[in-house]
Amino acid sequence: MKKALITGINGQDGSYLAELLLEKGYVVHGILKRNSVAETQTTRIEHIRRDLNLAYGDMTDLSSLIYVLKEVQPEEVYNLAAQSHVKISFDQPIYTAQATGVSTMNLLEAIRLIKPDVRVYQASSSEMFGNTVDEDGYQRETTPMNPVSPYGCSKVFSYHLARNYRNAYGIFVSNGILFNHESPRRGSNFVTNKVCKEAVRIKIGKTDSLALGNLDASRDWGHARDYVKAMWMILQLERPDDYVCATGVSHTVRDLVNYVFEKLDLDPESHITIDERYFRPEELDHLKGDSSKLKKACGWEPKITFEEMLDEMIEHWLDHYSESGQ
Ligand code: NAP
Ligand code: F7E
Repeated sequence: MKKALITGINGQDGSYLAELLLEKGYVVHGILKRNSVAETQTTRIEHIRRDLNLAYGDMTDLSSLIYVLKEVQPEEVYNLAAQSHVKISFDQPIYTAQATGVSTMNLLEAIRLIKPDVRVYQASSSEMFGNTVDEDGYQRETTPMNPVSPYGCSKVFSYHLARNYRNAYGIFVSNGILFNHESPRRGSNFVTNKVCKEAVRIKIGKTDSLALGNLDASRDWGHARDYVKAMWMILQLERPDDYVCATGVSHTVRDLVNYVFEKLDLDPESHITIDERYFRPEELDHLKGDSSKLKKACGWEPKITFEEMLDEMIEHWLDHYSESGQ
């Protein structure tokens, strides 16, 4: 049985990836970041917790990574841990550089010391492109990177580090350059889940308005369940490389709001307000990814549409409020 180690296992992607790897017969290990409320350390993986092997660790603490790698001796490492919120990266730029950038160096150094024959997946991001778009309107592996946030800058650092360790030391490390992907497990301070949750709260009379930032930004939104499959497929390829993973379809935040409100039979005009707090000091306007390279390498294609994903998220919040009776 193959052993995999997931950093950020209690995150949105970590939880879906853990499910996928268990289904495939892996022994799954994960690194958990400690916080003072023990219950919230495993919220997204509670349902599979007994099948997982969890250890406390922090990406900013090299010794904890060395200890875990030595104990586990995994064949595959999925590096998903990060401070992943773009707006918050402007509020906590130095922590973000540590947790999203230098953390990758900690992990790769630990791997170089302890288990250099491991296969490593690095969670790179479309945020690395910033506002650079190819002439045909897409971003792809060859599109120049001009990040516009501390988060994007930290991910560019990690991306190049992954390539450097691949070329310098022959470590099997691949970058998945993933565009936005969502699910009911998405943090509710990201725009998709915020809109679904708050629209449901408006529908059931718990609130009356929803404050948002830039409605004109467009994103290429896919479903996290599809995207964790790509992560696994990338590590099964013969050689390490870098791959864009996206749906190739882009919607504005306004489109998202209109779809969700219409689905709940609500009029967005009556409820949406614009609040400057949600604008970023520098905005990334447009994302649309071309995944041809990934498709050619392993046949990956997204299966869940934008609309199906939002329907699932709306359903999740309707169930949540009807079950909790809150
Ligand atoms: P997420 O839900 O924010 O999960 C991140 C995980 O990392 C959480 O479990 C978090 O733990 C953990 N973590 C944060 N700082 C840590 C530290 N210092 N030490 C150990 N663990 C730490 O993010 P996601 O959406 O699953 O994304 C997974 C990865 O893909 C991230 O690296 C993200 O930047 C990247 N990515 C995401 C997207 C997307 O659209 N979702 C797109 C491209 C790339 P706590 O919850 O305890 O803080
Ligand atoms: O914002 C706009 C906001 O925070 C999407 C992360 O997973 O994907 C994610 O980063 C858009 C932006 O995601 C609100 O200005 C408007 O244009 O959901 P988001 P993100 O910043 O694109 C990338 C690929 C990652 O790698 C990141 O880890 O929506 N927007 N009003 C808003 N955004 C938020 N959060 N809240 C609002 O009220």
